[in-house]
Amino acid sequence: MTVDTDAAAAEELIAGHIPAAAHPELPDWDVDPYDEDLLRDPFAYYAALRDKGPVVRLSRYGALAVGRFEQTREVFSDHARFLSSRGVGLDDFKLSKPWRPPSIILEVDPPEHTRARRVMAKAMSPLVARALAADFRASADALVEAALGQGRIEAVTEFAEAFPTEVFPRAVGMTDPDRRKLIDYGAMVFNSIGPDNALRRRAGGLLPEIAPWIAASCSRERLTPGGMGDAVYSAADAGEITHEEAGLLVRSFLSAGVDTTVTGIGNALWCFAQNPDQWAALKADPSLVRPAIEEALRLTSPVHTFCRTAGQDTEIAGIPVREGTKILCVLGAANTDPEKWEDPMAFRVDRRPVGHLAFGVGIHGCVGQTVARAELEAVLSALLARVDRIEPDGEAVWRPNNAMRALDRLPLRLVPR
Ligand code: OVV
Repeated sequence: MTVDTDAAAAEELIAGHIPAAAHPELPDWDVDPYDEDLLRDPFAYYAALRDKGPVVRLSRYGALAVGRFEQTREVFSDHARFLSSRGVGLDDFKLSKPWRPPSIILEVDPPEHTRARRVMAKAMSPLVARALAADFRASADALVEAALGQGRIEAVTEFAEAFPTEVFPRAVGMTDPDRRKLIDYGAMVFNSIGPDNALRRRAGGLLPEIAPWIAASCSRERLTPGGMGDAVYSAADAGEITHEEAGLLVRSFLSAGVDTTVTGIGNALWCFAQNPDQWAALKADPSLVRPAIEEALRLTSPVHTFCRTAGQDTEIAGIPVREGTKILCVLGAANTDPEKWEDPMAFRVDRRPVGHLAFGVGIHGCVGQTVARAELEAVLSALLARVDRIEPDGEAVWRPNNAMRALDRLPLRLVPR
């Protein structure tokens, strides 16, 4: 990482950014939120973070963290005070060169953000998602049939990874999809949001092999007409963005569209395996499939943490925050805040958790959420049609990641209806 020497000389950096200032009313906490054991089982950390106060200073990273619903929502909603252009991880892009050219939709503020966002929103509109639904459902039905044929499955590889890596590249129009590379690239993108720890270094080690493949996959020649990738290049033809920007937006599909939905599907299956009564409730009333998806997203928060950077001196809950301060927005904690959610650790398919932050909120709220929901709906509907019971067939194992709460292994037994 190249460090801007002027800025670095002005103050000692911690974890790639200007350290947060101490304050008498600001609790200091030496927890490592990126510790692998904590990431495997984060709920006690979420609770302690909320209990310590509306804002907490993480001493070992020199960053602030918010985990209560109110403040997490506040920081995420206010793109003018809390910037994305300085990176949504711990590294301040103003002070050091990012590991890849920044995303022109995620790692950018208005006004630049607005054009890119508009193009992506159109490429993944509700209309587009609806058109994809039949293809998603056919693939989900086939996957469920195959799983039932086996009876026992390792649901992470055979289901959660298998489904999005089949349907999403087809929706984008990729001519040469590679499941392993897509999964690894997602892990790389999301681990890069954390500190320079073993997780980030391990994932980053694959970069030399994967980066050229990703770059090639984003070129126009590799995308079939009618797909979401082609839609982005058409927007470039129409002058809404440049052709170079179109390539970067296709990269955003591949960065944000695979690991997230893999994780969402795996986590939803885990919720039902852990709560057989809730699978029974969904079977009894399949019209709850959409609320059930939201509930699984709320409780498991596939993206557990994204950061923002204070673009000016400001305050959160009355605590002064100086310009350049990194703020961890712990979405998983906000989504299980008892101040907001009644009995938050309970998985209830009829909860209708309106306002959960699993997709974020505000101008950077997940632009692919309609497609993500369509994938989850196809999978759950296909299971509902054919599966009587979803049972654990061994222990679920979590796979630590600096920004994702994802499973590594989920052995399941599927009992047909
Ligand atoms: C990890 C992530 C989330 C959302 C968007 C992107 C990446 C991107 O590369 O645009």
